Amino acid sequence: NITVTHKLAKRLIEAEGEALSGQQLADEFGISRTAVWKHIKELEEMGYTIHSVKKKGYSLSGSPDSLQPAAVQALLKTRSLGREIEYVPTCASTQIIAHQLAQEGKPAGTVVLAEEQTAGRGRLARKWDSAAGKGIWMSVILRPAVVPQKAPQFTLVAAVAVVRAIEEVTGLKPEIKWPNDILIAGRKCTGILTELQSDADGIQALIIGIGLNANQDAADFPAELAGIATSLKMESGSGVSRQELVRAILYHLEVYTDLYISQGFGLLKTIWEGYSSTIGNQVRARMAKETLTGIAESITEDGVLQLRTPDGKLHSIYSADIEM
Ligand code: BT5
Repeated sequence: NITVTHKLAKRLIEAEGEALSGQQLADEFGISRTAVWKHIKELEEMGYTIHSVKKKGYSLSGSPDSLQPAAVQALLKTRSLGREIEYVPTCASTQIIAHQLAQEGKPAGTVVLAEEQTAGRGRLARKWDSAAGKGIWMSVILRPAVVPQKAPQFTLVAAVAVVRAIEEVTGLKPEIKWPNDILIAGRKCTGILTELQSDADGIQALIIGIGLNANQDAADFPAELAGIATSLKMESGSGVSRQELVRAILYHLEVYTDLYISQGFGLLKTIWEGYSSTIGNQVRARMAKETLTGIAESITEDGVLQLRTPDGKLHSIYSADIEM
């Protein structure tokens, strides 16, 4: 039975290396000690390293980097984010699944996680490369009580959450490129895509898509992304735990969305600016109808970029691709 096996994995991960007795586990799950032993064998086949110590029980000393809900939810510190996880080995796009789930009424905090996307998407129908098992391809459903005009701010809130998570798990120093890119040493390791379901009553759901390159090597990216994309593994020189990263992202996303909802964007703006590679620099902003070059002076309380062109004029930029 797959669920008991995963519940057992969760229990062992949460024990953080402490031994759990066979009898205790048998009682907890309402099964026999022999059944516990069978599930332990199954976990070993899945790549878990479990020590079985006479009289003491089972302890976990190594686990595969699984994004199985039970494994992610073990040690998860959130109140609502990730309490429901839809996990799929492969899909076209986690955004599509999340939109469906949101329409079906799934609660705020529901998360979709895929090992692979065959049609991962960026803004403006651009493609998002999503190699199997190498990254975090995730969509989070939120249902904030804010007006639809505020939706773009959630991209900035999510960017802060992801940067904090990367710092915490890897020690790397990522930067945010307005509005939705996270870069390390000038190369993109994460893209964020915020989509909206709204009606006359306001926002029904926000779908925050996060694509994070975790364990790719340079050769895992298509040729057109060479020199543009990077992964945490390429930057840090060693593989990273996607499981830990997902937990950290969800935790920080919850903290910062709570902060945003209760206090507004003011404090977050200061934190965001601290991570920004855009503000204070000469940039080129490509928009649908025109391209402007100038100094990126600031972002407003609404997350709008303020660009000063050489003629002294200040332009409000709502959406653009920034080149530096
Ligand atoms: C983004 O768009 O950066 C948002 C990407 C969001 C992806 C997530 S994955 C989970 C969820 N499900 C989805 O289907 N999407 C979301 P944009 O700013 O438009 O940037 C897209 C551009 O980034 C592409 O045109 C490429 O140049 C580049 N790119 C594509 N794949 C990349 C990758 N894996 N790493 C770095 N850059 C990439």
